[in-house]
Amino acid sequence: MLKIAIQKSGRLYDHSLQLLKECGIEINNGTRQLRTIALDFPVEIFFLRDDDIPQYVYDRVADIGFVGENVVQEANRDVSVVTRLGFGKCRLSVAVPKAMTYRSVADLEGLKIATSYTRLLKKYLSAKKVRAEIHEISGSVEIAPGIGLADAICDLVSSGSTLFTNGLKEVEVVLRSEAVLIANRELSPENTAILGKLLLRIGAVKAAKNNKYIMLNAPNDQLQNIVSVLPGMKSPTIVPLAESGWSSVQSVVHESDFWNIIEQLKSFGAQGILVVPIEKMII
Ligand code: PRT
Ligand code: ZN
Repeated sequence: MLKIAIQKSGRLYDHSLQLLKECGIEINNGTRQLRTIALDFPVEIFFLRDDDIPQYVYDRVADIGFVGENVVQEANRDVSVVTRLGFGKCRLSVAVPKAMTYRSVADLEGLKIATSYTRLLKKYLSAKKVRAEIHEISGSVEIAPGIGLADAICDLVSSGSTLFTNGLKEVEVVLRSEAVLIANRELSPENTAILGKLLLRIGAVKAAKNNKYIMLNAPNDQLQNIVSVLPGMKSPTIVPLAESGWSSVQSVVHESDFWNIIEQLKSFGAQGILVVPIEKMII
């Protein structure tokens, strides 16, 4: 039985459960217990505060955990980061009052910076050879400059609207973070095998999200051009249409190149382009 720690409530909770579900792991957490056993996969889920997850995985209370990389790096426990999970994206940034003139990181010299991420901030500043006073606070960091508690802050940012409404501007990115899967370094052979199966499923879910299945009709005299812009898992599938001179082409396209590829396909005379989400993709 592999023990998985996830956040019990908060920003990562829904995404963590959703990922498990997409991996075919159904859990019944209606009553919000501390732990629960999955119905159809040999895992037990523990619901914890995110800050405690690295320690629990290190101590082997849980074998693996889903948690923000920011939390893992700040906690500094010797666990292995096995894979990135593609949700909970944010950055840990330094922000200063909007009115402050800011040219470079050297402008932080001598300032008082409020943060809950003292370890990461210390490391960043010392790498940049800047000496500043770090003031540890645990919540509502963004109000610290406004109430005269600090000159600057270092906190998580996603849309930037919290900084904006507090009259702050982002000036340095200390860390780019997302949820990661961490594991204890000494899993039993049985749990290593279960983790292997889980990773195959997570990989399939992530790949499916990043790719689309595309079908189109192509004039045969343009097939070579059309195929040249379509990657496919091996190469595109081409099937002749009932109407002579035309073929149906099917392929898989990565989200990042998607619009670029569609424009090229249209310029080569592709018609009836259908784009379909992929549910799972096993490579
Ligand atoms: O109770 P528990 O300790 O488990 O939860 P928590 O309150 O410590 O964490 P929670 O649920 O707020 O966040 C969990 C994880 O989500 C973090 O460790 C990050 O890895 C990730 N994450 C992603 C974020 C954000 N985006 C985020 N925007 N965590 C916090 N924020 C906060 C930020 O601190 C600031 O207050 O949102 C505000 C800024 O958001 P924007 O959109 O206004 O920029
Ligand atoms: Zn927390």
